[in-house]
Amino acid sequence: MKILLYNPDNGVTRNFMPHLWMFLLQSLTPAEHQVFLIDGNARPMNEQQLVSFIREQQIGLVGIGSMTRMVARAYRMADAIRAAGVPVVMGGPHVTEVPDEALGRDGGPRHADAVALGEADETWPRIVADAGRGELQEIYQPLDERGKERKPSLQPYPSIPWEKLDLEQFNMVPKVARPLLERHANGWHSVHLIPIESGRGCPYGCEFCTVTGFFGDSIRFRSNESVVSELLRLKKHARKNRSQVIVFFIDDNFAINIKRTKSLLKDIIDAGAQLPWIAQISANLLRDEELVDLIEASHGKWIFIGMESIDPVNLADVNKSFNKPAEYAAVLERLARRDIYAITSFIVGLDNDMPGVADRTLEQIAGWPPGLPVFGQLTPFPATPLYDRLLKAGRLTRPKHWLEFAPYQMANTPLKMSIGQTHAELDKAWTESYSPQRNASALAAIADKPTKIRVMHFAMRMFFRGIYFPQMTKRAWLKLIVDNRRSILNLAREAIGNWRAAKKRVDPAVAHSRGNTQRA
Ligand code: B12
Ligand code: SF4
Repeated sequence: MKILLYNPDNGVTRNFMPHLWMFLLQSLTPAEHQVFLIDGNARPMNEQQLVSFIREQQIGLVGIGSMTRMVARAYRMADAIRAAGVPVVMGGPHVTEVPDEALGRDGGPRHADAVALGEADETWPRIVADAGRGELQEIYQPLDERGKERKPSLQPYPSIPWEKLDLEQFNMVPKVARPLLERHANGWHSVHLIPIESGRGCPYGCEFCTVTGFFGDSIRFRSNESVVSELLRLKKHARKNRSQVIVFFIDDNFAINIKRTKSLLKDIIDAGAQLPWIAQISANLLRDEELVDLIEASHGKWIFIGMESIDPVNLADVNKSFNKPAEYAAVLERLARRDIYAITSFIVGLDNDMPGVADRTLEQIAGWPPGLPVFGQLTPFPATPLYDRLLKAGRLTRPKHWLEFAPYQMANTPLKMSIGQTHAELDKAWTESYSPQRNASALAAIADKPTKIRVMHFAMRMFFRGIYFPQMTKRAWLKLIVDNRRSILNLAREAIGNWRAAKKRVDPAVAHSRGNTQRA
């Protein structure tokens, strides 16, 4: 059977990072089947184009995965595929949280023939076998003998053959810049961000988050050897292709078990498996100096920290009191001393937020080492304690917000400001954080760092700005370049100066070696 795994595009970023679920399920598919992958972010398609592809390739089963924010698009695609007579199975966080919607059991239209609830590592081969026999069931769920939900072990973990896959569609470097970088920046014409998971589960249970409900509060890890061998294969692949691979450890809290994280990082270092990496780690776990030393030595570069708010009352409201705003600055300085920077994430519209929250947050951020702040509105994802609380309080203005998805629009009434005021705060936070002035002052704050680090910092700022201000056209990029021309020129001047200085230092040696050759 030919199987297509499809991930709908998010309408914001193009070819950012492959979605792990597709590659994982591909690796778990019995070898007699052929699997095609289409990620709409890298290969945008409308319903007709997708159906034509499915007909041409004679696909017999389509699997669609989606987060809540893309689910309306996923349903539209699924409807078109089913209308063409091909069965659709849907999986991922959203259908797990509201399975009746996809199956049309809530009074709405049906979008999927079957749904895979929860982690599908064990159920996927069964789904494929049933579909092959034409006996697809409606619901698949990993259950133990007593009918209780079972979380799959990550030992053993399938080997994802990244090195054999066509990843060029996920090259993050804009096409226009590739030829120049190929000539002058060794390997930087091709940059891939590769998702690797080292464990699943988070016990913290923050009120707004789906992770504890979905993956459970007991944490499961892959073996260190399995992670190290994946890194070594990626490293070899990058070297062979003269490209850059950056790893995103997508664990929800990469240091949730500090002892185990330290042992993994030590094994990575001992095996020489270091690649630049990014991970999500909560601020409370970054108090440990030894851990941060190991992060540096294993080439950790950016840490995503869910700060959520600088207000302890807000943090208590969402069950995240383990975050201590008073220590944010110290944590970020501890990282910055080792040239590790943070992506700091904030929620706007929490119950104790009032007009002025953006200014108050920006003021704090300005006192920290430069990083990449990101802001989102409080979002009640289905099946979270937050959703239930707001529903009970009659505060959901759009209870099925995902069916009429609108980026950065509240779906509930905040407590101490209006929806309009919340949107204005969010807009202010993004606009000021990525203004040309803020970009220049971020560079000035790390003026003593090597040019390479500053260029990387600046490039990341340009990309992160695009999360809120979509940069999907050449025109948008051009405007960004013009607006930030001062910073770009300064960095270019600095880089050319370094290059000339390095050339001068190298030239006498080159002349000397040529001389030797001539004499020989
Ligand atoms: C990596 C990641 C991202 C990446 C992007 C995705 C990518 N390219 O990988 C980045 C960092 C950009 C990102 C951004 C966001 N993310 Co995110 N992200 C994750 C994260 C940490 C890992 C995803 C992952 O690969 N997991 C590992 C795989 C193996 O698990 P999985 O995807 O669930 O797949 C398993 C099952 O679900 C199932 N399955 C999945 N799909 C399918 C399909 C079929 C057919 C079948 C059979 C089975 C199946 O099988 C898989 C194996 O068991 C998850 C949290 C998490 N731990 O999953 C959040 C998560 C998915 N993100 C979330 C959110 C909310 C966001 C943002 C909206 C945050 C924000 N406020 O801006 C943005 C939106 C991005 C956008 N514009 O699209 C939520 C989604 C909740 C929901 N109900 O939709 C999650 C669950 C985290 C959370 N805190 O609740 N994210
Ligand atoms: S610590 Fe992060 S992953 Fe864990 S429940 Fe809180 S927000 Fe979710």
